[in-house]
Amino acid sequence: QSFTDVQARSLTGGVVYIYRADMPEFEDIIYTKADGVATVSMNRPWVLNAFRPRTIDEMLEAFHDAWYDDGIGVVVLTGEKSNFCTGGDQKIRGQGGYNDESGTPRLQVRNLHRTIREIPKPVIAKVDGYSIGGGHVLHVICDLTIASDRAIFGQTGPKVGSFDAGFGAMYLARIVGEKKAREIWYLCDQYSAEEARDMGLVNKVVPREQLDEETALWCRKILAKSPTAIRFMKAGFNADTDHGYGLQALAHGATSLFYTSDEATEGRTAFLEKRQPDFAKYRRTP
Ligand code: S0N
Repeated sequence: QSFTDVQARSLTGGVVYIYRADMPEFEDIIYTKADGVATVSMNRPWVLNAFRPRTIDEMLEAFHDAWYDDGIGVVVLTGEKSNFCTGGDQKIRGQGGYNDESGTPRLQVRNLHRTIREIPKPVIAKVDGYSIGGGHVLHVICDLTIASDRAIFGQTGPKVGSFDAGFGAMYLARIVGEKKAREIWYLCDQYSAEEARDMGLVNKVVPREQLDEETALWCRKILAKSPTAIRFMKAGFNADTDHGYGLQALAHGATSLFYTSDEATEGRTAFLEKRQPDFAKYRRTP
């Protein structure tokens, strides 16, 4: 038997399985499957679920498992302890990006974005608390977002020395419009769940105590539909922005190069030192 039964985490009261088969035990995520729904929950609460390379690797494993499990029709992406995700873990960010356990900068965010888009099943972001930076891009890329009334959304890249000029720019602009997307990235403000809903970034806002049940309801509604119809609708929606894959590769490559600069280092260092960054000397015309 590949799975271990636990009763605790079902959205709907059914049996939950924590996946443990043929892979190292997950450290950074909690992966559960129940009632046709796979749930990937980021679990690094001491950094508000910021991710490191291992977190992304584990999420990729979980998404691939859900992809090939015919019993699964919907994936829910969420975070533990009342936050969704705050992007890359600035505490392990080195000169060339986010270091893995061997000290090599290697964050497979590009593959994760592609996997969330490509998996032929809807992915629902269930957002409580912060969805910030690279953690904001994750919810943007998900098919649907259901938020609690205490969720907070926003980008931080230009403040902390990073950016996502791939789907984090283009697809965000498709959702909220060009002006609003530019505002979100240029100002790095934070937005309430209601504001996010009003700009089309969130499908539904519910009181925090109803977040699980509302998400389960949406899952049940999707699971009752034709999986083939849903799968091709997802492909059809994706087709409009599939041309962004090359752009995404270039944009993420640019981010990796940017990480090696003094300018990007100033952003990261300022965050870690809890002070405002000083970027003035880096203003120049290319
Ligand atoms: C979320 C914020 C606004 C919360 O502020 P608040 O409420 O004042 O709490 P804090 O005291 O700041 O936070 C509590 C503790 O959590 C730590 N922490 C929070 N976020 C992070 C983080 N991302 N990394 C490391 N630690 C984090 C705090 O430091 C604090 O710990 P202590 O008590 O020990 O000080 C606020 O925390 C905030 O703004 N956080 C930073 C958000 C951020 O800038 N994230 C990174 C953004 N960039 C990316 O994600 C890029 C990475 C990426 O995915 C990518 C995308 C495209 C192309 C390439 C890449 C790539 O990098 O490969």
